Amino acid sequence: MAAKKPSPKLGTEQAIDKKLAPQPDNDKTTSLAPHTADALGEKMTTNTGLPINDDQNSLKAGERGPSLLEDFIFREKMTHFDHERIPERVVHARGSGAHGVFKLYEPIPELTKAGFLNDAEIETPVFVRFSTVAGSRGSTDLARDVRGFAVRFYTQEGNFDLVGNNMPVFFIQDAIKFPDLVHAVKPEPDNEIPQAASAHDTFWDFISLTPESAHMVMWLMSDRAIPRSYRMMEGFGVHTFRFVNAEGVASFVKFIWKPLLGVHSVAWDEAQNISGKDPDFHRRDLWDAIESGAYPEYELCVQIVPEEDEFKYDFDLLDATKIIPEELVPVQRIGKMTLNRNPDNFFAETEQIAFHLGHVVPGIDFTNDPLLQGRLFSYTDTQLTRLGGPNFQEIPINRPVVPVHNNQRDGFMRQTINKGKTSYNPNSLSGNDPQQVKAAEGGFVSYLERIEARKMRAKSKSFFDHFSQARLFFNSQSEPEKNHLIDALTFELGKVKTVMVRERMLGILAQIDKGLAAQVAFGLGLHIPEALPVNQHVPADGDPADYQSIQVEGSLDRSEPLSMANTVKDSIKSRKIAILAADGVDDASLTTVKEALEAEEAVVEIIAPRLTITTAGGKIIPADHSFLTAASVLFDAVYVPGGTNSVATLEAEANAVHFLNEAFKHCKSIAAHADAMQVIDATYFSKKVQTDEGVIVGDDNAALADQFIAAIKLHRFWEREKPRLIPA
Ligand code: HDD
Repeated sequence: MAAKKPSPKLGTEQAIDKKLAPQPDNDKTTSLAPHTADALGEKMTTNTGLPINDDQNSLKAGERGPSLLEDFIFREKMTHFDHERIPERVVHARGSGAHGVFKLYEPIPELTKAGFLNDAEIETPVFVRFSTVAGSRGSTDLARDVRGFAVRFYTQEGNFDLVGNNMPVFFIQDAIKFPDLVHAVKPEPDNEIPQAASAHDTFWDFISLTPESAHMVMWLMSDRAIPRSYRMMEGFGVHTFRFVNAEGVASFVKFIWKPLLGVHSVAWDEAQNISGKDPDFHRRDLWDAIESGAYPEYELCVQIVPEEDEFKYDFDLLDATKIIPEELVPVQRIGKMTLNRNPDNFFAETEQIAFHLGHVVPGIDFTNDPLLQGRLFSYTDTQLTRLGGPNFQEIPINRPVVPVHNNQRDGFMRQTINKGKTSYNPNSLSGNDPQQVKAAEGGFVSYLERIEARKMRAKSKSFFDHFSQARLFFNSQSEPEKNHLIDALTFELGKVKTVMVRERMLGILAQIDKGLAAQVAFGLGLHIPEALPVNQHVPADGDPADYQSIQVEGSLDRSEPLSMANTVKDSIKSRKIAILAADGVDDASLTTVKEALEAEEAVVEIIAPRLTITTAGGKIIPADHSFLTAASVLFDAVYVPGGTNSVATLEAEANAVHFLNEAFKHCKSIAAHADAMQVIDATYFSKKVQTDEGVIVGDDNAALADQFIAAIKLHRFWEREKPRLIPA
């Protein structure tokens, strides 16, 4: 495989200084190559290939004269520019993509006949797009929101899209409610406020009238909604899908992605600050990680339920507001995805990729989940407007790596030049080509599910338990996670202006957990209403009594994997560590810790009053940022080395002290050389240094580095939040 030439992709600060990692080609990226254009060393031309002599001046009647309509060069350039925007995605407008590969661990023929899940030798190219849901294309990455986790596998049997989220459940059970949900969460229609936020009246009005959303709301108010990185979040296919093996035997399957770096979040106050300091935080993090060779990795896991166990559980497998707890059906890790290449062009690849749940391969099929069924319509439909017509599958990023032949023809922007006279089937003039494919030779055959039913608009009673898994989620959280959830609900409902909506929501929360509802009610200065709000999702001729939530005694009280406290915490790879320094910094104190962190593959950046520092030893070294361009919220941890002059400067530098206070407030690891104690003493938290294990002070550089690394691995010291003493 040819390594990608380190291109001048110097869009980010990190890439300028750091060595660019190889970004390997795969079948898909090779297939994109003929569509790429590189203008380096080339002449400028019009779209018809005419060399352009003057791109600076339009054609005029005289030097000061009016412009002439004749100027075809101006007109071509301006017309293209005038039309270069397309509609953003109606949801998930804000996103970032990456290329990569998927490698299977062991074939699973007993479960599925899908080719890419039966050959552990091949690497299947993938393209992934991560996104937020509610905000516009230019909105902040750090909104409290669900994250999209859409993966396309370019398999030898065609494209398979796993269009998931970083949360395993959804707000609604039936796709017909999707436009209502999205209208409620999007900015309000009269004033288009607020952008990329669910903390407003229309969202909570809808949610408080939609008890089936209770479980998803727990996830949305948890720290899962503010990930530290796209590289540190799980992905879920959400629905129960179907695997079908070569014998035609089917089983139910849930798909889950588990990130090798663990699942981590930021603090809500931090998220809000990042939104100002670097709204591209997640996009930049993904790009920089791939450029530097810290390739994001995720294991693909499946939970399998044999067909005969369809009704074994106290929830319905077809209900997208339910998980299958891992304690009931363990996850099997079946392969690994590695994202190892950034796109060449955001618009051509990340913007134009058109995912669709209906892109399946033989061996993977659907179930009757009514949310899934509705999605099968929406995804292709939406591309017709977004990408301008039915030929979007011909856009390079959307083409499969296998040939496409059928009798679909024409339409706006058709690229393929189909030869021959026939574009219909059956035909005799072309020998009936292209030929249909027998199932035994790979032709897709829908699963032969038996269905005997009356046509009706209705919902199964098995979908009416709205609260027990919401409660399971809440019970499974650690103490700090529960506090964050309560704070998030208090924040969001505090932003709601209509008191009736707040109260109705308290009624829902009380069904989940009385203590949770009481704490949120306290924060809002309200009382919990006596009665559960009446479910408004009742058809005109329906009886409300038939639509009430029911309480099912769940078989589990807690599920360990639901808490991020139980995630992997064994690495500081790609974590961003700030070193605060100034002229006169002690050389050994700076370099020993810096090198130890870099040996663990952390990204270390020096922040100083100016962009160069002269060390105590007389070395002149560049700083990565000044205090003007850096902020603690953009880092995972901070270190203050010794050196008399440096320490004196930092102690008097309000931005340095603020940096440390804020890092402390957000529960991050802080290390300081004993000689830098003055700087720590200038902070609000100095009196706590003795007791907080996330604040490390020492005079042995190597030992200090070791302790610091061990602390950063733990991600955060959330217990620190309790006293709420830091005003940063
Ligand atoms: Fe959706 C985009 C995930 C329910 C209709 N959805 C979209 C994307 C993701 C999801 C990740 C962005 C894909 C990309 O990066 O281009 N959506 C989900 C999940 C759902 C879900 C996990 C619940 C399990 N979606 C859902 C429903 C409907 C839609 C019920 C409508 C019936 N979704 C769309 C859409 C979008 C979309 C309107 C907008 C842009 C696009 O499809 O390509 O068709």
